[in-house]
Formats: sequence, structure tokens, C-alpha cells
Amino acid sequence: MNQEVLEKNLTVVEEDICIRENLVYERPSTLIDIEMHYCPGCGHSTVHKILMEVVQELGIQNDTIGVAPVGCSVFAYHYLDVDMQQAAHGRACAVATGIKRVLPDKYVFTYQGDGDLAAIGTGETIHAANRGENILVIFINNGIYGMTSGQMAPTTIPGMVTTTSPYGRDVEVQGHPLKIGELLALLPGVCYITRQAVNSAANVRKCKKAIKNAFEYQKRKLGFSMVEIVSNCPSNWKMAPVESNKYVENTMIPYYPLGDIKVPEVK
Ligand SMILES: Cc1ncc(C[n+]2csc(CCOP(=O)(O)OP(=O)(O)O)c2C)c(N)n1
Ligand code: SF4
Ligand SMILES: [Mg+2]
Repeated sequence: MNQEVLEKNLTVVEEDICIRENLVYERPSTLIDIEMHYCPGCGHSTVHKILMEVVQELGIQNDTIGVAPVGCSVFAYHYLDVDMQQAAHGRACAVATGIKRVLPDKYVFTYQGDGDLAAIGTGETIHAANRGENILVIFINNGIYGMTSGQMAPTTIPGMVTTTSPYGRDVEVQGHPLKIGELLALLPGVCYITRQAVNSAANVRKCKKAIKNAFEYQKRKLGFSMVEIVSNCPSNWKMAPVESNKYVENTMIPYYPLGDIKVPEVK
């Protein structure tokens, strides 16, 4: 209990208001109370929290099924208190397709990194989107293979240093980064594509709203949705968390502009 509550002789209701006013962090009941394995300042943990806040606020915990990837978020099922299925590397959209087709009334989402979704899983992602599978893809774009210690990903931006592009990504040699959001938006089966970020409080709020929209579109059976989240990897970027969030703002977002790329025709 904080000092203000202890010092004042408050009624139970006043005490509750006082505690809430001073509240800066609250774990949603849908997020398991266990220490996460993510590096300090990593965007994965922020996204886990807002994703589970949305599930809690929509009251869909018992009707939601997530598919975990291979990547740093491989253990997402330890934290997200909904039914979860582990997919092989890159295959989350295929697994989610099967789950959704068998259980069409459930809310089904995948949670995937850029190596998982945009490299080994490009085929599964594009075909699920093209078929208009009524699933939500949460796509964490940190421009790197985090789990395997920082190799170049298809999303690594030009000039970005990784262990396999030590002089910075050279588009003449390694090609241009894949803008998966813009690519998928071209497909008729796709209902909603938005690019968000979690590097600032304002962006976290917008990102949460986008995830909520996507679940609502899924409820209305509008088709494939993807919320791409431009995120950080302080460890492999070799930056402190605050510096990595500045890099997201100043270097990643100019390349991957935020906002809706495709929205349903009938909102
Ligand atoms: C079939 C297969 N190929 C390669 C790997 C090695 N591998 C594990 S995670 C990963 C990439 C992870 O990067 P990303 O999906 O961007 O997730 P992040 O760790 O950055 O969140 C790779 C290549 C594997 N586990 N299985
Ligand atoms: S290696 Fe990078 S992506 Fe993985 S948990 Fe650490 S900071 Fe996050
Ligand atoms: Mg990654």
C-alpha cells in the first residue's frame, strides 16, 4: 500500500480510488504471473501485455487460441493464459488455418517474428492471407533474427548492421527489405493490415487499439488481419533499451511508416 493511503484515514472506496489513481502498471489477469525470459526492454513483453489486455477487455479468454512461433517468443505459451499451440518454424499461419477451420467460432491468432513470418514462413503467410483465412497475425518486426543471435532478416533495413551483414545491409548484394504489410494488402482475401509500434506510450496505446479492431473484424468474419509491430531487439542491436526505442523512432519507423495499410470496406 502506498504512503498516501497509509497516512490518510480513507474509507474503503476512497482507498480504492487512491490506489487506482497512483497505478502505473497492472498485469491483466490473462497474462500469467511468471517472470518472462525476454531481455530487459524487449518489445515482445510489451506486446504480450497489450494483447492479453485486449483479450481480457473483450472477455474472450476462453474462446481464444494462439499459435506460438519459433523465435524469441517460442515460449509465448508460458505467458499468455489462453489455449496455445506451438507451430514449427514459419508454419504458424498453416496451423492457425487448421484450428480456425475446425473451430470457426474461436478467436485464432498467430504470434510471429520477422524471421518466422517473412523468411521461412513467407509461403504459409502469403497463402493464408490470399485464402482470406479469418485469423489474426501478430507480426513482430524487429529487423533481425533475435533468438539465434542477430542474423540479417528479410526485414533488416538498408545499412543496418547484423552478424551476417557486418558492414550494414547492402541492397545491391542482399536485396531490399521485404515490406510484408504492403505486399499482403494487395491480396483480396485480406481485410485489415496495419503497422504499429511499441516504442512509446502513445504508440503502445494505438497498437492496442489496432489489436482490438482486428479481433472485432475476426468476429464479423471479415477475413485475414495482420497487425505488424515495429519492435526492438536491444541485445542484438547492441543498444540500451532507451537507445533502441530511439532507433525505432528515428530509423525503423521512417522506413516502415506506421498506420493502417488496408482497412475493411465496411468498418
Ligand atoms: C527449420 C528451422 N530453421 C532455422 C531455425 C533457427 N531459428 C530459430 S529462431 C530463428 C529466427 C528467429 O527470428 P524471428 O522470427 O525474427 O524472431 P525474434 O527472435 O527476432 O523474435 C531461426 C532462423 C529453426 N529453429 N528451425
Ligand atoms: S534477443 Fe532481442 S528479440 Fe530476443 S528477447 Fe532479447 S531483445 Fe527481445
Ligand atoms: Mg526478429
